[in-house]
Amino acid sequence: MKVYQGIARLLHAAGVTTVFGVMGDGNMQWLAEYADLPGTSWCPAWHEAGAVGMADGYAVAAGRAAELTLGGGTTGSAETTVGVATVTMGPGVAQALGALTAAVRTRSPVLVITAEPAHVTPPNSQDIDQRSWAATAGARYWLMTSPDDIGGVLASALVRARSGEPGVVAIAAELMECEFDWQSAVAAIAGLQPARAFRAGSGQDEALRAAAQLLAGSARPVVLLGRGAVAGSAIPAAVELGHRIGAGFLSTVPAKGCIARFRDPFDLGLAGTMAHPAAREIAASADVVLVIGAALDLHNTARGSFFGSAELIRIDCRPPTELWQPGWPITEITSGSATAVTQLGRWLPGNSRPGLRTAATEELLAREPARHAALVAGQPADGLNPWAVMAAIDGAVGDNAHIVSGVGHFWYFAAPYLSARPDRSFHFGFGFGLIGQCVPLAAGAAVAARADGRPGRPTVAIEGDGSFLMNLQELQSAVRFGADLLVLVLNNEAYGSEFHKLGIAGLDPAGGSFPHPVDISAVATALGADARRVRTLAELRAGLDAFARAGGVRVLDIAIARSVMSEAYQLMHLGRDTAGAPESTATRDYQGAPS
Ligand SMILES: Cc1ncc(C[n+]2csc(CCOP(=O)(O)OP(=O)(O)O)c2C)c(N)n1
Ligand SMILES: [Mg+2]
Repeated sequence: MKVYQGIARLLHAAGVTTVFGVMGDGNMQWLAEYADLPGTSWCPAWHEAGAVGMADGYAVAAGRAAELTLGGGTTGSAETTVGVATVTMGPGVAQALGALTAAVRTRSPVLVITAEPAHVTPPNSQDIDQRSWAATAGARYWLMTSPDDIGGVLASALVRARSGEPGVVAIAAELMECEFDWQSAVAAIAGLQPARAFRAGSGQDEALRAAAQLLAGSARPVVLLGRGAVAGSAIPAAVELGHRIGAGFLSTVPAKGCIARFRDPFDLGLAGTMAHPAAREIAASADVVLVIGAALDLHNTARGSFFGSAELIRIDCRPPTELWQPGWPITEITSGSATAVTQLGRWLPGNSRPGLRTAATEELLAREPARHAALVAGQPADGLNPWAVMAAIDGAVGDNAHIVSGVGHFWYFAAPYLSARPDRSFHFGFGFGLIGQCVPLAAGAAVAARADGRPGRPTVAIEGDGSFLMNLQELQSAVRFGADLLVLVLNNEAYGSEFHKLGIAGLDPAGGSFPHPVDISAVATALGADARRVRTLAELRAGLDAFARAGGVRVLDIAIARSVMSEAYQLMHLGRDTAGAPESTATRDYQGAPS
């Protein structure tokens, strides 16, 4: 057996059933072998950013499906699906880096397989310092220089990826035709370890006792849940503990929906910049906040102001040096989240306290639907109201949809207002602020949906027009894959983020708009999708009715108003809280910089 044959068979033996990628000298031989193996699926993308995005979307969707099936979060166990992408050496690696960086930032289980050319003089035209490029992306880089390395390196890289550490594996190109010892390589794969175990909280007694004391004395506790709480299977224990101490629950954006199945009346929704006013008020009046599995950042703490003067306790498996610091002391517990929460539970009184789970809090939260309805009712002059569009989408896509959102101004309407439901899952591709990734992420997710054991689970992509046009070629990939994918393009004929920020800066916002907009529905149709443009709410509803469950790849090009500035932008860039004045913002005709 040759090395290229061995690589294909090792991936197969390691349970890698799907590979996304773009072919080149560095991978085509093993790909041809892999595609012929039984039970494998080779999914060619048109661009490396697309390929890595698809692997990311595939892995995250498979993980979310497993969490829903288990009903309480996976454990970072050997079952974690790794999204595998392959790119050729040099230019292929270079084009993959943005998407790889995004996967690193969101800790997606992604592995990129490439090759490395021999370093000769004069240099091979495709020779770049791939190791340092990978390091810049934050990914670990493994070079296989001998056929004997291949099994062990692949096994280690897969284990790392399962633990949320994306990596790049490069096979020295000259090895491809060498002889390969299958028996020893497959033994390394057969002994594939589960994901690296989270540390169990040893040596954390002092911090745990201090945290228990703070929580026991708290009158207004809040629990903030992050992806680490889900990945560490801590959600059920956290909910039980929160009920006992009288806490309200917030979640980070990546963990959106993590307590939906508990239908808790004190689920306050998202923390930070995208929180609704009632949640902001409650968080600001908290006295102790228990943060579980969230690094914290400028967004989910609203630049450190979100929790007022509350004492913060943070449970995370990563050391505090890797986590965001607010500038004042936090009680840090470095531990797997389930272990620490269970331990805290043992040290806290068994009886329940009302805390902030009171009628007054309920009354405050009961104001939210009316405020939201007022936002939805606004009628801007230059297109559909984004809040109304989001409400229509929320009602039309399935309760069990896997919803993938890109990043841009539009996502400040999507992330807070798509409702969390027990069977819904979300993937927000905002980790690196990289636009253009939603179609690849969603195409990968749709591939996962076919195999996740939850039949009929629709994949929905929510993307801006500028972002859509950055990687629209992957729409055709989704068509080729036979994906069941609904793509909703929020089309304001602009880079809305830049349009608003230019205006806020006193510059001409027209610089962010598209004077020659693309006919998205015509392009999508040419790429093989079923597509239509909608300009009114009636057309939107009809489009959603026709497309929501139609199967195949469908694109709705939705003409939204450019003038409407999201609440998050008003808060972040104008320091304005929209709680009292929704109409004025929803109907604001943005003509340039505010005076
Ligand atoms: C790769 C990349 N290029 C440029 C940007 C800067 N950028 C951030 S948001 C944005 C606008 C995206 O436009 P669109 O997808 O239409 O969404 P909108 O803001 O209009 O809602 C741009 C250009 C970026 N974040 N990433
Ligand atoms: Mg736009």
